[in-house]
Amino acid sequence: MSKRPELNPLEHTRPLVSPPKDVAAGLPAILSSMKHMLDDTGLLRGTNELLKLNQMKGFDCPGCAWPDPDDRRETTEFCENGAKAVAEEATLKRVDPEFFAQHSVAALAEMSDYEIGKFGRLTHPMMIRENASHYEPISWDEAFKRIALELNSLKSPDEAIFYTSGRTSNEAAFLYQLFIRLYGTNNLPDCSNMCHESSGVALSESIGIGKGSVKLHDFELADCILVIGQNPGTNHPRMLTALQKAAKNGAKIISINPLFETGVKAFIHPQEFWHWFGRGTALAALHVPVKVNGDLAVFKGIMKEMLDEEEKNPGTIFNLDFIGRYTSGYESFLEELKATSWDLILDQAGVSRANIKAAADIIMHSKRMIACFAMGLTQQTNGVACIQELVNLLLLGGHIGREGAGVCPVRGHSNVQGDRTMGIYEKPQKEFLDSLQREFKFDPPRDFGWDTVEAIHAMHERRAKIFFGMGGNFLSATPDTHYTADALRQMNLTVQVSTKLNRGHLIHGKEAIILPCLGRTDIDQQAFGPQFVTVEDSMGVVHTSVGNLKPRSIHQKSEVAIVCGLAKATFASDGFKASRVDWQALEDDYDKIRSHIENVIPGFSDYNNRVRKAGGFYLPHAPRDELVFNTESNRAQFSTFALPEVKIPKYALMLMTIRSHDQFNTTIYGLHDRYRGITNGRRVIFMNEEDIRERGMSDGQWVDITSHFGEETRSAEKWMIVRYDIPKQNAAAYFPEANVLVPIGSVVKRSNTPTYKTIVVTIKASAL
Ligand SMILES: Nc1nc2c(c(=O)[nH]1)N[C@H]1C(S)=C(S)[C@@H](COP(=O)(O)OP(=O)(O)OC[C@H]3O[C@@H](n4cnc5c(=O)[nH]c(N)nc54)[C@H](O)[C@@H]3O)O[C@H]1N2
Ligand SMILES: Nc1nc2c(c(=O)[nH]1)N[C@H]1C(S)=C(S)[C@@H](COP(=O)(O)OP(=O)(O)OC[C@H]3O[C@@H](n4cnc5c(=O)[nH]c(N)nc54)[C@H](O)[C@@H]3O)O[C@H]1N2
Ligand SMILES: [Mo]
Repeated sequence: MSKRPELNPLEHTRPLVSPPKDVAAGLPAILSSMKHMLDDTGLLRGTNELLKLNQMKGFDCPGCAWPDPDDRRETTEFCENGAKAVAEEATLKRVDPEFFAQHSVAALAEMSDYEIGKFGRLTHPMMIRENASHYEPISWDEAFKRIALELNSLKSPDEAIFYTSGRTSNEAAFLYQLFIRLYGTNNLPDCSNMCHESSGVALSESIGIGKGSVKLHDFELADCILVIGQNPGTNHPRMLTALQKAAKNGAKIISINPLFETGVKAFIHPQEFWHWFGRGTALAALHVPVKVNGDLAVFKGIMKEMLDEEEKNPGTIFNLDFIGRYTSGYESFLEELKATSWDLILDQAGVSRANIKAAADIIMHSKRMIACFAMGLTQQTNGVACIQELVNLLLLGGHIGREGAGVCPVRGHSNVQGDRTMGIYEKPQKEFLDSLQREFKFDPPRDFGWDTVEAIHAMHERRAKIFFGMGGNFLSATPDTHYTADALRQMNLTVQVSTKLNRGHLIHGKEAIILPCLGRTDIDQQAFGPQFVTVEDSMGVVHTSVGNLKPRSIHQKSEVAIVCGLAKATFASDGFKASRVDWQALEDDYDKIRSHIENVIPGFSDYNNRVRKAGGFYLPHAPRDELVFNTESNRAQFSTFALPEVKIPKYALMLMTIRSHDQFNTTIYGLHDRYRGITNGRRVIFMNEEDIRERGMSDGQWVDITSHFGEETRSAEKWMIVRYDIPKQNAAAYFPEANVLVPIGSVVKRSNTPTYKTIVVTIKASAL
């Protein structure tokens, strides 16, 4: 594949390496957030914002989806990376028409993602015309008309794609999907397709609902917590407070991860300054350094150990009462477990039998176990099977529908779970569409639309002509950057609703439009006064979020207003569609949107009142609340899997792509990954010492990486080797830089999520 550096400009710095840290947060976390606040927002504005973060009457953190305590928000729960997310959004810097006049798209494309992100907030709708070199300002009215014209000139609504990232509020998401379905398509790919889709697929089949079954309070009651394929110290720092409480209450925490991440080793609460200079609270009681993609084998191993004990003392290890009353599929599951050989398990898991036994010893004596997991499971080749095997493990002990126990997929974006609840889904359920039909009196399209990977193929093959992105950075977040870039460049029009400039604005269709929107921290003033929005966190709590910063520009609109404006323009000459929804009334008063949501989506009764109460409300969760499982068998389902054959070719490495401590997905806050000991650079590949030696290479050497998928290869130049404590034949590099290596065809079975964590690669010395 030809080299096109503008998709992946190299940083000019050489990364510096020091030993990984043994304890997370504490004073360094405070200092780091102060620095980001000072750089971006001016400290006063920033500190004021921090005090409003996740407060009862403040805004929901635009960082992760970790919940707030139920009795929450008397004091700010401090989080370094939440502070960085706020600083990014609350920045005083502006990307305005003058900026675009000074910088051509080609010039911007030569800059790194870090540099692009630092320019500030988008302030004005902008458009780039065919073959032009620069974006130019355009009025909102013109922008809406231009998009409407293009949408209305398609042969079929299915030629348009409407992507959503996970920051969009419930109100905006609900209206957005309504607009799209009224327009006529279910082409609603979203970031979930790349994120927790595997969890949704697995849990829906196994327990009848694709969401987690624990509340935050359960962490205080649990006696065992598994943290699997997740790096909470960086990606969900407030989770460490919950883990700390749990550990202090005597819970045993088990880390299952190829890397022993700092955040699960030990934690100093940044607000407990009297502990700043101590060693912190030890968290993980045990670490299982599983090989990438080896979790299925680890889970089988643990359950085999449990089975051994159970057979010696029947009824003491497995919860036979729970299994008999609430589950189905136990016998065939057990048969498969018995048939699985230890040789295969140990080979695939890459850990010792003693290590597995140690985990099993804790788990089999647990009365209340929580299993947390994130991208380390969902993005590996066997992601769905893995999560279902994990559910098997929970079912054996009866850990669903019991206080202090349950399954906990830890979500990413702050409202990614809410967006799905609101109907952002390319495969909508019949009941949802029926309900939409009743409320708005139109026939929503019934054929399923494209998910993210399918959408990329459709664009590539010109089956799609328009790409519309509600937030996010589709180009850089998706796999196979060159392939996706080619797909986007073929579009007649690409439109992005964004807060900040990103590479997705620079690699665009024949024409492209940027629509600047308000963020969580901004005051959202509409005709009926300032509005709040609502979001759903990772544990199904719906609550309010109110911004309190004066917007940087009068030309920024709320996402709700943007959808309403677009809908009015698109349906202007279609009397029937125009009369289905009173878009102006909804834009003026978000309570009216919530009333529609209440009528369409179960669990939202009395929405406007209940959400105004402190802390909001929990959505119903049948397995958690009533031990009811809406599966095919009406029982929780044991799944039966043979261990898949996973072989890494001898000469190759299995590469996982991960986040550094200084990024939010494709937004690069800085060039450091403090906990892993990396400063001043991102183009590193973490490797095992023996792998480095066997290849005749050395720590600190520059290499080129090639990925292999069938006959296809993809390459990326100049990565610095970092010797690291990582299982043999495994390697790690940061996304989005490494996304050029992710083959578009390599997806998780059944969820179609790109296998961002399992990429077969080889390396060779760089010609410097
Ligand atoms: N500050 C910050 N916060 C964020 C984000 C961010 O970028 N920055 N992103 C948000 C989003 S959208 C998401 S989805 C979450 C992501 O949160 P995480 O899932 O924690 O993110 P990753 O960096 O992808 O880390 C995955 C972890 O999986 C491990 N892993 C990789 N392969 C395997 C495997 O085969 N098995 C096991 N057991 N482990 C494996 C890696 O070593 C790593 O520790 O965070 C959210 N929060
Ligand atoms: N290799 C690899 N690739 C991955 C992953 C991985 O682990 N490895 N993880 C995947 C995962 S889990 C996810 S969730 C995706 C993320 O994919 P996306 O959600 O598409 O990407 P983000 O980087 O979060 O999007 C950042 C952009 O969102 C815009 N933005 C920020 N806040 C707002 C807002 O309030 N409203 C609007 N309209 N726009 C806003 C800004 O312009 C910013 O540039 O990436 C996936 N890609
Ligand atoms: Mo995510």
